[in-house]
Amino acid sequence: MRSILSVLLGGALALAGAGAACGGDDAAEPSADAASADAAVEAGDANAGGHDGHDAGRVDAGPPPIRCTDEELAANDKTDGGALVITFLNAANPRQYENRCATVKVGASVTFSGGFAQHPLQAAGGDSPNPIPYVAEDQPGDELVVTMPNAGTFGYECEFHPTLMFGAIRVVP
Ligand SMILES: [Cu+2]
Repeated sequence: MRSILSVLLGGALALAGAGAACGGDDAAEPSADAASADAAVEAGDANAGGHDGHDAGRVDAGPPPIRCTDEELAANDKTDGGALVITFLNAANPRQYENRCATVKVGASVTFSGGFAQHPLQAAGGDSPNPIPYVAEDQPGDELVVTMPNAGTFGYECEFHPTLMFGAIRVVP
């Protein structure tokens, strides 16, 4: 029960943070997330009024930008089919994802491994649709496998620690 409450609270805080970000630089703000993509889109639309003019080209929904450089994405090259496993802590304290920036081929399976109740995973910017789901409950074996069906660059972050835990996956044909 506690974890459910904390997830709900986290969601409310994230929405509040996204509202505060409107009109300013939203690079470090938590994105407006909710349990469903529809809700996230609605929240983003509600915030979009203040910066429609200079946000063209960014996915609408108020997400922060992808915080991996092209060099970082290219440096961790898994396009040869090597497994990409992105790890994070089970414990509550935040620590940056390992293997947080990487490049894979279309169709690759990416494994996120860690405690999702303590560090809910959510999409964060990049191309749309972002195949990285919102997952706030611990997974069997602490592993979630996400298949990347389309080319693009897809950001993700921890809902609770978005300024400390973030990354992106570039998917190439
Ligand atoms: Cu976290």
